[in-house]
Amino acid sequence: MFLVLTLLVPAVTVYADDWGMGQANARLAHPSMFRPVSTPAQDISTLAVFVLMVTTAIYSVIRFRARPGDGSEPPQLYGNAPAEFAWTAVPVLIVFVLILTTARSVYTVQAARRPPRSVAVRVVGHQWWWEFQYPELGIVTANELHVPLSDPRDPLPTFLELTSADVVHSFWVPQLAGKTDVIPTNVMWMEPQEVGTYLGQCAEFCGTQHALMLLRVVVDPRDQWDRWVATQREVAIEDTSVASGRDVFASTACVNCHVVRGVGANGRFGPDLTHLMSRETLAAGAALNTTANLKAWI
Ligand code: HEC
Ligand SMILES: [Cu+2]
Repeated sequence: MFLVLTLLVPAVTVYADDWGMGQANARLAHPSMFRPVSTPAQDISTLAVFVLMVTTAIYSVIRFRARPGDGSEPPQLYGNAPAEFAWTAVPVLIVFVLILTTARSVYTVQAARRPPRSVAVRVVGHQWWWEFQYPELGIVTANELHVPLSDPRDPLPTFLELTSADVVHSFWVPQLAGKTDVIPTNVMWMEPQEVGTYLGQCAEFCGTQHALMLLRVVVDPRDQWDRWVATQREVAIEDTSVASGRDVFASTACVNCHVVRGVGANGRFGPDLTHLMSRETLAAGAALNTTANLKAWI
C-alpha cells in the first residue's frame, strides 16, 4: 500500500512534456509526503504512516479471517464476558490512540506562534498562478517561492499567510508542510532542513486551468538566501541593448497587468515580472522559462 501511494503521488511530474516540464520536474524529487524534509511535514508523514499501519492491520484481520466452509468450528464464546469486554475495549483503545496522535500533530502544526526571527510570506492564490509577497523584505514574486534553510540549532522558519484574489485554492508542497486551503485567516509554516527544490500543486479544484497551477519551493542555504533577497529587491537594470523591447513593453497593455519596478509598469493583475528571468518556469510551472517558450507565451 505504501509503495502504491508513493507511486501515485508524483503523477504531477509526468505531463506537459511539450513545454519541457516533464523532464524538468522529473529531475526534482517526487513530491511525496512520505519523504518529508521540513518540520510540520515530518509530523504529518509520521501520522499518515501510523494511520496506514492501523488500517492495514484492520484490513488484514477482516480479509484473512476464517472462511465459511473451512470446516473447523471456531470456539463458541457466546456469553463469554472477557471476550465481550476485549472486542469492545480494543477498538475503543485504537480509536482513542488515533485521536491522541492526530490531536498531537494538529496541535504541533496549529499551535506554533510566529517567532520574531522568521520569514513572513503572504501567498495570494490567483486563477491560475501564485503570488508571493514578502512584506517585510519588500519583495514580490510568483510561482517559485524561495525560503531559507532552517538549521535546528539556529531555526529560521517561514510563516505563510494564505489569501486569494478570487476562488478557494489550496497550497500543497507535500515534502514541506500539510495541505492548507487558501482562505483569508488561514496560515501555515515550514521549517525546511534540506536544501533543494520541492514541487507542489494547487490542491483544490479552482477552475478549468487548475491542473496547470503548479508551484515550486526553493530552499536556499542561508548565504544564497541573503543573495536572493538582495537581488530581488533591486529594480530592473537600465540596459540600452534591450531598450526597444522595453519601449514596446512600456507602451502596450502589458503595463496594465504587470509590475516591472524601474520601468513604470504598475499593473497588479498578473505576476510581477521585475525578476522574471530569475525564475526557472513560466505560467505557474506549466512551461520551462526558455527563450522559445517565453516567445511562444507572449
Ligand atoms: C489582461 C492582463 C494581462 C496583460 C494585458 C498581459 N498579461 Fe502577462 N500575464 C497575465 C496573467 C494573469 C498571467 C499569469 C498567467 C498564468 O500563470 O497562468 C501573465 C503571465 C505572464 C508571463 C509569465 C510570468 C510568470 O512568472 O510565469 C509573462 C512573461 C507575461 N505575462 C508577459 C506579458 C507581456 C510581455 C505582456 C504585453 C505584451 C502581457 N504579459 C500582457 C496578465 C496579463
Ligand atoms: Cu488553484
